[in-house]
Amino acid sequence: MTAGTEYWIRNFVNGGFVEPDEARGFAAVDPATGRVFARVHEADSALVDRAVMSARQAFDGSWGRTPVRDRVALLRRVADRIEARLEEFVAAEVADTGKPVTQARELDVARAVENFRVFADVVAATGQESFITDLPEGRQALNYAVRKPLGVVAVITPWNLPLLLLSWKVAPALACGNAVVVKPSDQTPSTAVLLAEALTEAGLPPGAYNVVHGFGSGSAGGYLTRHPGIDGVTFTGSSATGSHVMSTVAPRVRPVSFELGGKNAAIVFEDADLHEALTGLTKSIFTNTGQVCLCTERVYVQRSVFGDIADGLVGRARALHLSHPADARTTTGPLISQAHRTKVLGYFDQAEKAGADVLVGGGVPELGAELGGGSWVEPTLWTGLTNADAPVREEIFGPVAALIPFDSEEEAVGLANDTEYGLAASVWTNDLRRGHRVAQRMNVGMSWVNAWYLRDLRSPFGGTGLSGIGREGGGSSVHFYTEPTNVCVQL
Ligand code: NAD
Ligand code: 6OD
Repeated sequence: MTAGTEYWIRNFVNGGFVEPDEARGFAAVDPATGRVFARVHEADSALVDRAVMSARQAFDGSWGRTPVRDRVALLRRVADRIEARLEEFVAAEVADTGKPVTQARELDVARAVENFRVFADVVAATGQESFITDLPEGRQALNYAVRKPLGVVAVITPWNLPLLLLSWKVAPALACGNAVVVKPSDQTPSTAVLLAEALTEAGLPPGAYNVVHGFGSGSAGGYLTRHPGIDGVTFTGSSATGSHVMSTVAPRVRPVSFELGGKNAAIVFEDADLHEALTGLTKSIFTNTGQVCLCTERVYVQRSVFGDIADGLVGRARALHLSHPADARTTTGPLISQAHRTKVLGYFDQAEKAGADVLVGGGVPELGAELGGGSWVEPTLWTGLTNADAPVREEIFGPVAALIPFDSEEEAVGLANDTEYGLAASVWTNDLRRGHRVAQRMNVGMSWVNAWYLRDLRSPFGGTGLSGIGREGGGSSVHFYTEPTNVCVQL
């Protein structure tokens, strides 16, 4: 449906799209070109209220009572519907983010399909905890815990992997029997809306999935997290916003799950397969233009191979292809926005002022008139910085890393753990014992050996410190999206 002649990205409440309000439109901008391609209808507090109420009705009515086998069958149909409309999802994700079309197809949308299938399997296979308690005089008690959905869950997501991260939360939440109100990032509203269509096509009852668009505290994000009808909040975004959301939710003591920022380290030992390490590091620094919470921004390299790794990474950074997202050869897209580019370029300046040697990049690329209005930066590598410098301490969220030498395993562990964040780490070594030993000593939620972003969706995902609270994935998601009632029967 349209208002005026523009293309509108609409809110979705109680199973239907909401007619946009001309006065509450904001621009959807293509980050690759800087062009406005649509208008987004910002939900006001009354609309957020309607979304929460309709979720409550769906939860209390049909959806909350739907048997597990029907819920998981529906999830599998959703996966099929996304696959059937794959290119529409890909185009929407590319329009919002400017990311290369191949990445959108092979990572973002493919993972959304997998999220629905895996959580269908996980929830179908979830049993109940039970204990037999021995009592005096030969009697016993049977304890069993019945897991019940939380109710209405607020799902708040960022702009970097919009559909992947939304479906990572929506799939288990729905599979466990919750109804959801989702607030995607204002910068990437499109795929949440397409997902509404896929869910409806798969047979989800009205109200079980609602989308409200807008911004943070004075907008849809704030209205949603403050709403008394919300039974839990699952949030992915920056640590600063996570802290804010936590204080908003605190007065009503609702469960929260937070997947937040990172300042992730890689450690490369001299015994590593250097070719494999270079391939892995290139992915871990530059995938999605460095805008993945798991991306490596600190690379600690044993001194004897420091030159090899630095030279190898510079060569690989120079070989990245920055171009139009629709070009199948493009490896690297723009940053999400001009505001984010200003932040990243600010770190480029700080690094130079702190005495960094810029091995490659450090500025804005010249990509011609078509892409001139986009928010592009050059893939960048520094040496000469230490853990004391802000670009090595603070999350930048761009295609950039600092390379720092070390001499001993103990020193490398100390340097990697010297951070308030605790999301992910990767260790590159051919020494089996060292790989296990160092990976376990990383103070993070996810530690890889000779790999990066290799995922089994049944395993726990999340961070420590500023990187988050709780874990999602497999049984961890089931635990977050349900609450147990323990029944104790004296036998
Ligand atoms: P952000 O914190 O600015 O925004 C995230 C979401 O929260 C958006 O939908 C935004 O509109 C909403 N929001 C903002 N203020 C709010 C408020 N006061 N109340 C309710 N909602 C509010 O993050 P971003 O810039 O969109 O994403 C980048 C950040 O996300 C990076 O720090 C990155 O590391 C982090 N991230 C973490 C993970 C993870 O799994 N740990 C995954 C992806 C991104
Ligand atoms: O792969 C995932 O499940 C996940 N949650 C990835 C998060 C990436 C952060 O940008």
